[in-house]
Amino acid sequence: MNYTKSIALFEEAKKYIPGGVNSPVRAFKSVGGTPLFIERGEGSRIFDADKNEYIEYVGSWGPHLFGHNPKFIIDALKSALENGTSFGAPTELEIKMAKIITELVPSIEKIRMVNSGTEATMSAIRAARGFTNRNKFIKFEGCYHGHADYFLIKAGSGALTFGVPTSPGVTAANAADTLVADYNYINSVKTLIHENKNEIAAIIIEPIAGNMGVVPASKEFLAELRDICTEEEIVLIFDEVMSGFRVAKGGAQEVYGIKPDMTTFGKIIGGGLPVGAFGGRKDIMDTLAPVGPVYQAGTLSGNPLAMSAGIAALTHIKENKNLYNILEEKSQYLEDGIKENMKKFNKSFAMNRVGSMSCLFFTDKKVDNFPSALTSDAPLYGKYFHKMLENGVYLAPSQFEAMFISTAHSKEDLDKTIEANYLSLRELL
Ligand code: KE4
Repeated sequence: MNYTKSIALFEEAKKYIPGGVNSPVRAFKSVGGTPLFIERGEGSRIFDADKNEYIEYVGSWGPHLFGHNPKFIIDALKSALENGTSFGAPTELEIKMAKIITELVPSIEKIRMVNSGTEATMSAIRAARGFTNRNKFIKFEGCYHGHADYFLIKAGSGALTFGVPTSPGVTAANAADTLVADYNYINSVKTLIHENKNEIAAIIIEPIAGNMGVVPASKEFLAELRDICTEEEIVLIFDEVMSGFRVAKGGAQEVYGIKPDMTTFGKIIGGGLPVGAFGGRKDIMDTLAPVGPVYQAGTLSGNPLAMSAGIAALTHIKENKNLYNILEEKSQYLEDGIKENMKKFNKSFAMNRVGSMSCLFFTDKKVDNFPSALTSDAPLYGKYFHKMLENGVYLAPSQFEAMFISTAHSKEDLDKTIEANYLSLRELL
């Protein structure tokens, strides 16, 4: 493959943009090499500045459930554009968007639109704090909820019961209210609650973690979490920014049959445009201004373009009853092909998958929490990433991300991917 233009563009970009990218993971830091500058996407394909074509599984990190440029979303955007772009005033489109989400996700009684997943999770925590009049909250190691200060926290050393900032610029004061528990390990939650009795406003979790690679929570764990939150009057927040409308029309909460108090969304609900949302019980949501005292706002929240794309995406989900069966079939087919290949090399790397989000961990250990995810051979993944690129397949440029299949991935795409996986593993192993 020739990457000449991407290399030149990357040098140019670094002069004006920190690291040449507007989001760190795009810089290929953990896999090495030069990030590809993408010119366009079409269905299951993306094309880089050097006109190289790839079958791709990043899907803009989750939004493209239907692949790039699905006609029904592009048409919705075109007609919305006729009326203008943004008014900073309420529109009927926002009612339509709120209604369709409440229809598809029964736990949502009221919902508010924002412009990113980070805004959604950040605002959900503030609402939970305002509602309970408590300050602390629990997150889980390995889960990512966006870059608001109080999420960029790792577990403090054993002695500390509160978190430690993972990034300069996050103050110890901010970290002090963030408690970090172990994913899929309920005793770590019970200990924190015991040590911080009546001080915890919320527990936020990715019910299917997608930011340490894909690590699903166990049903028992989530059920116990639900019970504890009910008992302790702690707000249970499912961060479904990635799993929402990805693994089922009702998200992970439909797959697990567990009802959170609040849910955060992003990615798919924007149909490729910047949208986030947070919603849940109306008694919690009505603490938000202008009804209640908890302030939360956004200039472009609910803007007509993003709403039109989102409504088109969610309407397509609502109207295509067979959508998730089709995604499951494609995803199972790819998983079987990759596992077949690994057998040929006498390897049993862990492959975690829920619906059309999956991750091939370069470790033969079972991956069911953050420490086991870390046993993966990230440098080997980096080499695999580049081999797959040479074989025309574009994966997430990090071992600790998810790969996404869309309805646009054809059987031919999947067969080519399985072939590329075979050729790459053969060269590496
Ligand atoms: P954004 O602010 O990036 O829209 O959403 C933050 C977020 C919140 N919650 C979950 C479960 C998420 O996965 C994300 C964002 N996901 C990453 C990909 N793993 C975004 C990619 C990036 O940072 O560029």
